[in-house]
Amino acid sequence: MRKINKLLVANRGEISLRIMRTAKEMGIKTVAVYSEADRNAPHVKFADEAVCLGPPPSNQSYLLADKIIDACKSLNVDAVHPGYGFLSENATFAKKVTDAGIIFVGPSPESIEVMGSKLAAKNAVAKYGIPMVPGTEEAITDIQAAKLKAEEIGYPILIKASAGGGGKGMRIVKYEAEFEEQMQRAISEALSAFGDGAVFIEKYITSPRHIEIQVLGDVHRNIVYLFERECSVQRRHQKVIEEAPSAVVSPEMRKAMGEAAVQVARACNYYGAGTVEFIVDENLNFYFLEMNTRLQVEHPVTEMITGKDLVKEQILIAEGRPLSFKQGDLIINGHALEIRVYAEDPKNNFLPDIGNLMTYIRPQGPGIRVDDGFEQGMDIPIFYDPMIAKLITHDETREKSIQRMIRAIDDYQITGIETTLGFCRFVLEHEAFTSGNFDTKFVEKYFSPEKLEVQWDEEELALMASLAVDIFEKEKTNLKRVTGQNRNGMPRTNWKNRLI
Ligand code: MV4
Repeated sequence: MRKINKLLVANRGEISLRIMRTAKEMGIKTVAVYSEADRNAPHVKFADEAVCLGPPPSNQSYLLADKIIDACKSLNVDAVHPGYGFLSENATFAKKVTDAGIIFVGPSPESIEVMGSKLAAKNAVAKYGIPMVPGTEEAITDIQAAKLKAEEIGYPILIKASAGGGGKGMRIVKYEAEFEEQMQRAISEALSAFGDGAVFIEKYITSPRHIEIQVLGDVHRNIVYLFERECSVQRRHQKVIEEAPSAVVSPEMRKAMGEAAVQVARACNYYGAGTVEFIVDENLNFYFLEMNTRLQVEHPVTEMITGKDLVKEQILIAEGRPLSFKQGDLIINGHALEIRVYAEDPKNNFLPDIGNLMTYIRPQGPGIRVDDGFEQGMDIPIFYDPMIAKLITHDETREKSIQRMIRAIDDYQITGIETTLGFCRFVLEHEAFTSGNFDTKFVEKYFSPEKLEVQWDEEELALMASLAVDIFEKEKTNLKRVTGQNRNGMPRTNWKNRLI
């Protein structure tokens, strides 16, 4: 056991702040890092100390592993928290930190490495009887052999990059004639994106749901699951809305998925916070896809329903302490939703809309949490992810949580930039979402930019028509009064003066 007294957060924005808040509560001193674009950012002001890493582009600042480790040494830092993105799933960075005698708040470099390769991950969990999509266990190299395998699995199939993420290097193949071309494309895309051309085949699940399980493990081999998060509403592999629990997961299914996730974690001797990702087909069969070895963007929904502070647990685990609770101690309390507020214009193909946050007023009230890294008047830098905030609501039921979210969206005041708030409101009000009957194709199926224009219903149109008549009647009276009468006792009309 080794107490952490000073923590460096190797990240920026909302997640840097979120981590430092917990550290502060635990009596741990905080060190922020920043690029020249973030000199005045809230995460820098919040920290006890801060170190400039370099120019704005992340490969000259937030990705400079050695510079971050040097900062740790010169400021006597005990531990590094990588947040998400940047260096969070970089096994080499985790190893360098550990080799420098600094605690890495996260899993071992070995766990990160295994789970960073989808093929290695599938092989590691194979002997634990975790359900997986039918496919190849090894990288495919021989086209003929691969075609035979595809025939056996049955089309459509999906070619995936082993090193992939975010849908890169993924190709759907509908029939054999397309196979070779799509495989070449997948390989070259994987090579240029990850420097690793290994690809494999899986049966393509047409419209899956994306459901993931949060796990926590300590260095004493205790592992628990903190239930599921439903992340099916996404656009081009970017999550839009996340919730916990999922509207389709029964207690039995939850237990089965939770136990499978714990096995996956066990298979790679996991410790720290991690997420086991599954896809779920229309018959509610679930299949293991991959494991994310970091704290995720959507972790707050799990915190809301379990009452656990995941960052605090990560820090306690990193200190070497045993988990302070058991599986049976965990219960689900209510329902939580998270929407991601991006500086993007949904009416213009979600083009990033960076600029100045002229007005920035957060919604407030019970069951509302805003995790953000901006303040009114700040410019949003162009160099990083355009997510400006996460808006999280919690209430007793899914319906109440949705109502609370809609109210919170309406109370959120942002001017100066376009945001995805209205787009999220559209999703939350859609029948497919409220009924729980949706999958990863939701946005494709139901969204088009016109949906964000104001749509008047019949009642509203009738009201507007009657108001128009009222105004017209009143104007007629005004007309007589203002213009009076002419010499012949007839009303005098001067239409030019009637323009009010
Ligand atoms: C799949 C799939 C269908 N069948 N695998 C996309 C990113 C990566 N994490 C895995 N992904 C998928 N794998 C098989 N065999 C569909 C997807 C997928 C998806 C998964 C989760 C959330 C959103 C998605 C959007 C499109 C495709």
